[in-house]
Amino acid sequence: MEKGKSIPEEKETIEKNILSLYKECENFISSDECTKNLRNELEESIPDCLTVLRKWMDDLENSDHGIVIAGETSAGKSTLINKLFEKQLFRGRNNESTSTICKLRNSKRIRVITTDMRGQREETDMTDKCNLETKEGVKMLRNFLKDLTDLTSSEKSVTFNSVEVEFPIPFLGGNMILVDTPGIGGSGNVTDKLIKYLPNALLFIFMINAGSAGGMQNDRLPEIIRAIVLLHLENEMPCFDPRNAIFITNKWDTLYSEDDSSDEDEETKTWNTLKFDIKNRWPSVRDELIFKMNLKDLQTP
Ligand SMILES: Nc1nc2c(ncn2[C@@H]2O[C@H](COP(=O)(O)OP(=O)(O)OP(=O)(O)O)[C@@H](O)[C@H]2O)c(=O)[nH]1
Ligand SMILES: [Mg+2]
Repeated sequence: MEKGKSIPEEKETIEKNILSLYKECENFISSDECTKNLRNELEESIPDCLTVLRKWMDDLENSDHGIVIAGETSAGKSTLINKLFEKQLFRGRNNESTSTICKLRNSKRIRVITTDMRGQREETDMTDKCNLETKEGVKMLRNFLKDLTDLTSSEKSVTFNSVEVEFPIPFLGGNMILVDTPGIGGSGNVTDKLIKYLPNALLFIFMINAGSAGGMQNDRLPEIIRAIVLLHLENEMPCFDPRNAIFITNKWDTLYSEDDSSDEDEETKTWNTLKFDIKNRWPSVRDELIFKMNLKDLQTP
């Protein structure tokens, strides 16, 4: 590390250097100095290289580097976020609930920022009245968020394009944000919001309800996977590596019935079918990134 510089400052300097390197490459490729032969060779190794370069620059400058949690309605996406933060930020509901893209970002202050469909932003700073170390503080934020993100509490929530929630989240460094998304297969324009957000994603966590008959067959997840594969092929997500996808199969407890002696067979069969389906639809998936969970059983303090 350079003497006298903090890690964020150091990171900023590195980003600036990479950005100016990209810009130099862009200028060179666009100039007469770049011969036709060289340009052809470049095109062969990186098709449409100027566009790709521009996307890399956009990604570096873009403040949104999202870890996106996606999946069918009620698969347990918001529950996963609650567990990760060890805070009940979102209410668990059996019905389609999350209505909008919800971005969680690390910040010293506690703030909620809404952006409506016309791009109008509204910010509420709760730092002075909300202590997230206490149950009351978490409840205050949860109730505030309920009206902005939860379809079951307020119809107004669908009018937002996104809701950003900022509070101290030490494990989210740099520009990384965690993104809760509306369930696929929910009300029409809710899925559109997710599709529009996809190019900002760097990593995906796909949630699958193991308890729903047929698992991934009946799940709407394949729809979103197709959209991602397409965007990736079109170079719309050059900074996303398909090997960085995590699959969480959830709600295994709902698979069992008390008097069914073939439970274990059923579970093994479902697990094998789900893994087969996942590998089929996402060939670059790594075995160690397919998980089996009962999020509801994990205690939230
Ligand atoms: N039985 C059981 N229920 C669970 C489990 N995980 C989550 N749930 C419940 O499933 C319901 C839906 O969970 P959510 O986390 O709201 O699901 P979601 O994917 O965010 O749903 P949308 O926001 O509508 O897309 C809630 O009532 C949760 O408490 C689990 O492992 N087992
Ligand atoms: Mg949700």
